[in-house]
Amino acid sequence: MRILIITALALLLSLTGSLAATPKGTVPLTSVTIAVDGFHCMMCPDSLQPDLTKLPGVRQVHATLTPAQVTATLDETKQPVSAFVTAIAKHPRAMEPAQSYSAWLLIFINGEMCSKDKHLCKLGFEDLVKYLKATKGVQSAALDDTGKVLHVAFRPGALLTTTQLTAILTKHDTGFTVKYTAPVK
Ligand SMILES: [Cu+2]
Repeated sequence: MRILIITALALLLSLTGSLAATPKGTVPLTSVTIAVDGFHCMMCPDSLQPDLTKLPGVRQVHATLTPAQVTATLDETKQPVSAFVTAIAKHPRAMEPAQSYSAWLLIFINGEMCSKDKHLCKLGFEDLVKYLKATKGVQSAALDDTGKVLHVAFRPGALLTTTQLTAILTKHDTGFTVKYTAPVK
């Protein structure tokens, strides 16, 4: 009897869990990570977070001071990731409202070559920076020092989704992974 109850509970939990992830049944949600420049105390992320939650298609926003970033789950049919990143970038700073933040979408890439040589990793992914820079709506693109994290800023009005970005990055080569949330260490 006890086992039956536990099984029923587990089933109920997994059911409500999947419902929370896809409220309308088939809406695909994307989790993204955005690096922010301009936070200097807890009040900064704490005041940004509720404003972002009000945007259409935005769910589960979490803004943190350390690291200075925003993680969110998006329904990109209503809120393409580029629109979300530019919404953060144009948001007035909590401390200096005349200024706005800077924001970059983080794209986590990894391939077999990265486990062998850090420099080879960075060199191998330089082409991805070129592809992104050639994309309409992309303002800037750069690789970090590890060679495994792309920082991408968008122009106001850009309507690019993570699906489109992944397609651009993997157009010529698919021998690496593309993720929008930090890999678990
Ligand atoms: Cu502050």
